[in-house]
Amino acid sequence: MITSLKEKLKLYFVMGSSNCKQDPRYVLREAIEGGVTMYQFREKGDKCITGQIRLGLAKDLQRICKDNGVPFIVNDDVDLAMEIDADGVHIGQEDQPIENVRTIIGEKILGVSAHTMEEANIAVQKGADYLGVGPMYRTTTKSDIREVQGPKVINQMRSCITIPIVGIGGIDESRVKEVIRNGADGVAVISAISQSTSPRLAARYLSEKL
Ligand code: TZP
Ligand code: MG
Repeated sequence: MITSLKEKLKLYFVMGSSNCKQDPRYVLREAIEGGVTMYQFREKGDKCITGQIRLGLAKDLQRICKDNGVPFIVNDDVDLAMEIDADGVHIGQEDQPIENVRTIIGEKILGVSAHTMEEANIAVQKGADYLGVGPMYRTTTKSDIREVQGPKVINQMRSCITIPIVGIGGIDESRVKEVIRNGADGVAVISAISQSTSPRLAARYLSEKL
């Protein structure tokens, strides 16, 4: 069965080692068991790992994704994505220009973070395959975040954006429905799964709301 990108974006798990209470390999396996449909390797921040250890972790997590038919996306690091032949890349507004990344990665999936209508339209024009929009709600997981947008910004974007959109930021089980009601195709979460003592159950409860 060929699943569309929109379907794969339903429950998008974003995670690096510093987001986890347990081994990230275990967390990802559990999360996939619970219903995660796409994964983003986001190894950044103060406590992130680097060099060969980071590369080794990326490969291990990519293997887990492959074994389960879950797309493996790399945050920011286009070189890493190309080196390990990831399924795609996710970039923010402060990263390399969208069109450059598209040229480098060819047909791979390209996700772009957008906070406003203008950023969303430009991202689409320049070749984004999907948009990550947020922060939907207050979150402490990412420090350099923009102002809380609320799910309504997705509703506004829906008037002209037809590519898939996921909401991100402070989303837990109780907020999934509101994000989807406002036009998102899926939700992207870090802590709701990575910080749970049972990533499997956390993912299952989220996916039951979708
Ligand atoms: N981009 C906007 S908010 C955010 C990112 C990466 C953090 C999301 O983490 P959480 O724990 O799901 O709020
Ligand atoms: Mg970035």
